[in-house]
Amino acid sequence: MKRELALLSLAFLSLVPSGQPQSQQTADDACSVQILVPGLKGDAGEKGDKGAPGRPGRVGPTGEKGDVGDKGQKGSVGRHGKIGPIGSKGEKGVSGDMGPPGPNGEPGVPCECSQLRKAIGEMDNQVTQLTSELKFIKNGLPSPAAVAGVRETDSKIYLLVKEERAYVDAQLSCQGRGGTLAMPKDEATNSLLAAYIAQAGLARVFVGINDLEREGAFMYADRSPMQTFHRWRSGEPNNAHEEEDCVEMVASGGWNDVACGLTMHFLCEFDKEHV
Ligand SMILES: [Ca+2]
Ligand SMILES: [Ca+2]
Repeated sequence: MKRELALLSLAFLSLVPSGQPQSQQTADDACSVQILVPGLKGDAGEKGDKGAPGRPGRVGPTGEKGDVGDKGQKGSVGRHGKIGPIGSKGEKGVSGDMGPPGPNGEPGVPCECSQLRKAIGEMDNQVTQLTSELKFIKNGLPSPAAVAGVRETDSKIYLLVKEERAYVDAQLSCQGRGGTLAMPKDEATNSLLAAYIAQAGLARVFVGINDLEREGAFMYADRSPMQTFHRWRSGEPNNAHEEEDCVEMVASGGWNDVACGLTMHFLCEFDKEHV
């Protein structure tokens, strides 16, 4: 009988509502055995809310090459380019045709051209001759005496010209050669010229002294007045017949006034600086 009571108690306990106070249950656990049995499956719950969007997928592989596109439209005119470099010179062209003849010139003035040409020709010849003679002297010579006897000092060259001339013509001749009639201004020069005359076998020659401008006032051919030096022969100058205004030198070196119209050989003098 006692056993049956226990089974009834167990059954009773399992039927106790779960809502009973805990303290009552705990008090019961200490002295009862519980058996847990799962309940029946419940009904399905309601559908949940829509989830958040997923992450983007990976980049796909390169697609195949497309077809050739249509031709584009024609572009607008471009800007002017820069000026290019200068080209090389071209070849000379063919000469043009000859132009028409010009108008006739004015008639010339009649003149004695033939006479002038003749004079010019003679002057040309003289210049040529004098130039060659001067060059002959200027170049210096193996023996000065070889040139019809040239004589020289440190600064002068003397040339005895064996042509008979009146005084004025003789002076012009010397000037034409680039010099003047010889002007002995000291004893050394006078002696040199005297020896020159003597060696040439001459008796007298014109030298560059005269008193043409004023009687008795002798001056040299370069118009310098005579200084204290002179070599007048005894009794000279005497201005004989009042017509002696030019001077000759004799072989001894003495001077004598004579008529300028006489003709004789003469002595020229040249500056070395100007030759
Ligand atoms: Ca005189
Ligand atoms: Ca005299």
